[in-house]
Amino acid sequence: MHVLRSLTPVSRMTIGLETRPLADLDGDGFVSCSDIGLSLPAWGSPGPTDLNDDGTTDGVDLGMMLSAWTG
Ligand SMILES: [Ca+2]
Ligand SMILES: [Ca+2]
Repeated sequence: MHVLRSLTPVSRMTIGLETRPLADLDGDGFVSCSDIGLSLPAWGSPGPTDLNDDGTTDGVDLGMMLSAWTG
C-alpha cells in the first residue's frame, strides 16, 4: 500500500520548473539517508552539499538536512 508523505521541508530551491527540497541532493524527492551519504564525503568542503553556502559542509548543513528530513 502506498503511503502518502507530507512534504513540508524547511527550505526549498527552484531548479528549472521543478521545486524540490534544498537538502534533496540526489533529487529523488525525499531528504533521506542517501542524501546524507552524499554529504559526508564532502565534509569540510564547499559545493552542493554546502546548504547554507558558507563555504564548507559541516554540522550546520547537516542540521538543515535533518530539519528537512522526509525519510
Ligand atoms: Ca534525496
Ligand atoms: Ca555550510
